[in-house]
Amino acid sequence: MSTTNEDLQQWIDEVAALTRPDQIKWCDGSDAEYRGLIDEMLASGDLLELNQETHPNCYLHRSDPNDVARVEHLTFVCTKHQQDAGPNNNWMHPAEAHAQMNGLFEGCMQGRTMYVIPYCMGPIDSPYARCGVEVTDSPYVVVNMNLMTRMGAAALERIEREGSFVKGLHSIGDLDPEVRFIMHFPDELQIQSFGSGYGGNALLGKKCHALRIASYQARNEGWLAEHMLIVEVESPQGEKHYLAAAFPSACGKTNLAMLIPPETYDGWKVRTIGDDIAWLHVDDDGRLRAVNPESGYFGVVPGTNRKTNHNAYDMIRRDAIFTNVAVTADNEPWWEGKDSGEPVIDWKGNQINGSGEAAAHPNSRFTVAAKQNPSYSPLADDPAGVPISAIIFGGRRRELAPLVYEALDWGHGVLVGASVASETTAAAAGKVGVTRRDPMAMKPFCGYNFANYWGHWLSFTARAKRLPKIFHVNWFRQDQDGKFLWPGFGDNLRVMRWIIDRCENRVDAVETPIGYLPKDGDIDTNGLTIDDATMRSLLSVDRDAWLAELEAVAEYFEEYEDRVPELLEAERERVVAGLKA
Ligand code: GTP
Ligand code: SPV
Ligand code: MN
Repeated sequence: MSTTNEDLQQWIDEVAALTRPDQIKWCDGSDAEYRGLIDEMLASGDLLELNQETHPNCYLHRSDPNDVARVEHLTFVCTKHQQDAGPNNNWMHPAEAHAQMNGLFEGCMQGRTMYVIPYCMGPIDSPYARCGVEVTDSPYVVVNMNLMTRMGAAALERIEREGSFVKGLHSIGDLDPEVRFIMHFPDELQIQSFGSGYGGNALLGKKCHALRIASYQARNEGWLAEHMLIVEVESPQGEKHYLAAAFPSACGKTNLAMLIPPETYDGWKVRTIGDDIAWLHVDDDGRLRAVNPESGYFGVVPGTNRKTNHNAYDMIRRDAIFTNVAVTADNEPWWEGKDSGEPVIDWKGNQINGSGEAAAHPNSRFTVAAKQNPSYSPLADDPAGVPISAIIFGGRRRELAPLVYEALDWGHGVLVGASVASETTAAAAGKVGVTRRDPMAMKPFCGYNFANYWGHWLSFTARAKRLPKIFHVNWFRQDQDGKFLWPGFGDNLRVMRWIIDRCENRVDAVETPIGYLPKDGDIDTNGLTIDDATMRSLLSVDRDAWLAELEAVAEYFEEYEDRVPELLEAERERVVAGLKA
């Protein structure tokens, strides 16, 4: 196969000459192609069959034990000037990065097949969608891209019609953790990834394209590419709201996006538009509209059970790829937090030996097509996207951040987003549980200088007449014994209900210097066993602790020197003044 797009054909020829694969396969995205690749990987041992009676078409992939998460320290943004990548990114000059990557790609596909994957991020007929082509030597990448993006013939047609696309070159190399680089060339619309076969490092449509490259384009073109879920909430009266929420990796987006209402919430319906990424544009009515560029989920497995997320639990019982879970004696997938079965073989393929180590890797993942989600909304396929009523920021914080508060206005909301901090998780290599700044949950994903990004966010007051309200939530407050204070999961709808009531001006709030908080009794706790004292501590503002927090935010902003928007610093000072008054 080949293409009528000369730029694409020439690039494929160049890449083939550099990497020297045995053969080249253009992927059409068909079911037959998917099946064929699964069979090949079963034969090669890349995939293992799980119990086909209880889990039809479910397979297990064990990645290299040194290749189980994103590698932020090896991820680079290669702009001409270092300041354009900003202190939030690792930087290398494009010329140096190209020289280094060319050296690594030289001959790296000998003895392997090179797959060419045309893909479209966003509904195929949406004006907001953008295309790319990923070239890879990993069949695991192809099947994952098949489940998670609109890939194949239709995407290639769109590329041939439109002309422009993002070029992504990927090779697993030798999976050597010392020879692993994820490079972004935003000015060239190029991504080059070498040495990892895992998730965000290798599925280039996801974090590399739909966030790092797209955020860079979005700044120039006046829109936003964000690490956000998109969810529809419908009340028993049939009132619908669309909410977008940005939480850092492994901090609850998938779970909130497919939430099942509590028993007392008769008639409420929650539907999923997206679970990880949102592209937001200002529409003709001056509202923000969101599309989900993906068409599948690469979700965290541990913690998924019938109580926490029955939708996900059902969704991954067929046609799913599991990466790095354990298995039971019956060859069923098993993970920490699953409420049945016993693991006998851990994620590395070893017999469980009672050492107490986790049987499934804490960042083990499922890959499934979105349409398999029991709460899937067909609006995920709507080329126009959905209008957003509220933007919600959140993080994983034992202390300080209340269960929920509302920003005073958009400018203050941008400060709230820019100040997000969260405990690190297993989604990225490195220490877990360290609190760090993760502005807008985009620390690992913003393709340019954060200071300019905050300025871009602030510019929306001039771009859009009917901006959504901005909120902050924290499901992860703990008591002294490390127990979560808030039940979370389905009960988070109680908080979303307050958020919606605020959007509709149906409920008053307590004005504090950090924002509007719910009045006593306004978060519905009917049916919960939570006591008033716990609710009060979840909704209190500790002045001294917040003053220290805003001082820490000031220190953080200093890293960005004079690029920090004056307005953002003014918002910070406004809160400090309020706290001191
Ligand atoms: P990425 O895919 O890495 O971007 O993560 P995500 O934000 O989609 O996170 P996800 O929903 O997969 O949740 C990650 C972990 O947090 C899982 O182990 C969940 O069980 C847990 N979790 C999600 N929501 C809640 C909650 O409301 N309360 C508590 N305590 N844990 C939660
Ligand atoms: C995340 O880490 O935020 C993920 C998983 O959603 S990955 O695709 O690896 O980026
Ligand atoms: Mn994510």
